[in-house]
Amino acid sequence: ILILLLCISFFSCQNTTSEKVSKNEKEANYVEENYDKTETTITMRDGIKLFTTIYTPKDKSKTYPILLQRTPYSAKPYGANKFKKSIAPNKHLMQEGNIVVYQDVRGRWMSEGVYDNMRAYIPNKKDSTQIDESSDTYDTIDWLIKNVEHNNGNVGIWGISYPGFYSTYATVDAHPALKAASPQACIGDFFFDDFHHNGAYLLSYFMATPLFGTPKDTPTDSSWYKFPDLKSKDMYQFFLDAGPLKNLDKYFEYEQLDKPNIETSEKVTDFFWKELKEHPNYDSVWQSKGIIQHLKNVKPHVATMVVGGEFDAEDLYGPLETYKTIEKHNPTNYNTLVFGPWSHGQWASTKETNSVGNYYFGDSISLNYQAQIETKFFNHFLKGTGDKNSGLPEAYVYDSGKKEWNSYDSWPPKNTSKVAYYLGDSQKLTTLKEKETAIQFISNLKKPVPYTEDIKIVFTPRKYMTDDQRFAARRSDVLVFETEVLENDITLAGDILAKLQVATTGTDADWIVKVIDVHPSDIEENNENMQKHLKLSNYHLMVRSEVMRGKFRNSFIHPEPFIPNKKTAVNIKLQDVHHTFKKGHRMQIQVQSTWFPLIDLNPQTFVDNIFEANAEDFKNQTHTVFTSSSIEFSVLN
Ligand code: PG9
Repeated sequence: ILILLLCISFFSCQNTTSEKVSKNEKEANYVEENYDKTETTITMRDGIKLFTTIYTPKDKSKTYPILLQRTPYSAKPYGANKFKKSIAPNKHLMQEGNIVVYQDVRGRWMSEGVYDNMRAYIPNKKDSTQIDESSDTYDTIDWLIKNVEHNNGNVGIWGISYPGFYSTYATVDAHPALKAASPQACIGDFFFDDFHHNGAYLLSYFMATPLFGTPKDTPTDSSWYKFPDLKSKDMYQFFLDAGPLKNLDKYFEYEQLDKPNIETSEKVTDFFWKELKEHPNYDSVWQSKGIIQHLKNVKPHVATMVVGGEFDAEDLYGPLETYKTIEKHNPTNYNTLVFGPWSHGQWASTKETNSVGNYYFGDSISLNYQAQIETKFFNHFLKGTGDKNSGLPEAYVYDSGKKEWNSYDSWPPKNTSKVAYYLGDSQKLTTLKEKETAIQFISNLKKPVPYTEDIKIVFTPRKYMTDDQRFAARRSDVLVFETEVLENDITLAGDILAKLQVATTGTDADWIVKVIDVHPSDIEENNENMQKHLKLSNYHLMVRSEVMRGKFRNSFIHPEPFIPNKKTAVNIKLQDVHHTFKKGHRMQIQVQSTWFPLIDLNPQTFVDNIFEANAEDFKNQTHTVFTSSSIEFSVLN
């Protein structure tokens, strides 16, 4: 009997394995079995040829919309007999049949031309020598509908992150055939997305910085650079030991990077690192790259669905500002928002469970979005009536506290009111404004506050935004303000405005505000966390956080020093949330001045350019927060 049981289990295991292999293989071969692939170049109005890959359903008995993605990350695999494992924004759109097109943007990978990192838009172009990503998209769409067989004349564009930026760009001076655009985790402005937050440089983006850094006139294989000798290091200690940003220059010289195809004898500084260093303020270089400013005249034939992650560590500003700006300036357009419990681009995941970092939100959240929201959006506008009755809500937003989706007819919802909570004495967070007192802490640049307790402080962290923050609450250089245990639910829906009254013995300082949901100690565990041996008891979930580099408190263009020991107002807008602080939980605010190595260290002495600061500029200072400071929440009525 034992031998028989062993045989049964052996063969059933074999079947499972072979089934699994065949399932994976089948999925991998689905595109090859059901699509024809062609590779071509499309000539732009200035003569530059952009490499374009076209996947067309083998069933030529009908016509199909074109789904387009323009990317700096490559349209590979290259070669007519090499197929992507999956195409289209999701498997439903792949399996229903669409013509799917991927294009290397100008200057990247197989396309000709010179790459320009977030190329500035040129309004009222005079002639065909004036090009930008809007004209490249227009020329691409025009060629596709005239030359690709079996297309139905309707084009959609989508993309996550940088491809999301190109999707937003496509809506500017849009081609008449563009009927649906879905910018997702889209970069809006590099001074507030990815590399900077309110003027602080995201040191955590150090490794991603050279991604686009090749000199404008150098063809590049666009590979992500690797800093082989750094990956295994303790990033907190590495950056602390490195000292001022200028000591990192050596990592951005091409001799230091695996750039075998660049013939150069002298050291060539990475173009983007150079751009970051030479433009520490929100000057014309950064301003010209922002796409948000150009969304004031999106043509009504372009339906937009903007998608963002509530815990997106890279592009949170972008999706929210893209949706809000289109809504504000084009109120009659079909423009909608999806904002869910995701990290950067996580809604494209095919995983069954949805957690961000250590925090579990539920099962099938991404899968349901793909099947019921994204597929419905593109089908309605590219294959359906294309009218405004898509059956989808204006704003489909996830309450990260109640762990449920809500549909709203506007975002933020109309039925909210601004409620101020004051940073009171003895760690109280209260709606009562009390007599002003001062709370001080020493900001020690030799022991900056870590942004996470997870020692695997990684390059380009994407999951830290839900990391437990109780470790920080226990530090003397983190001020903590907390409500009593809540007797009723409080639901936030919209942005948060921190109105700090501060002082410092120095002449510059960073101010970081974190909004924390303190879970009760007796909270029931969910089995997902139990499987990961995670305890929700007393979990300090960071619902939202933001930094303001103090020199930019009044202007991102004209920075100003602090006057030592003078009470000064510092206002910080924290990006939108939709979160219910449930009865039995506590609302907590943490205020600190370092956030390392997520952001670089502020010398706490005013210097014109922190990228050029010297070691002696970095000084410990004593900071003060006055209890007249308040946090203004958008509370759902
Ligand atoms: N927004 C993301 C990014 C931009 C630039 C450098 C690295 C990452 C993204 O495109 O994923």
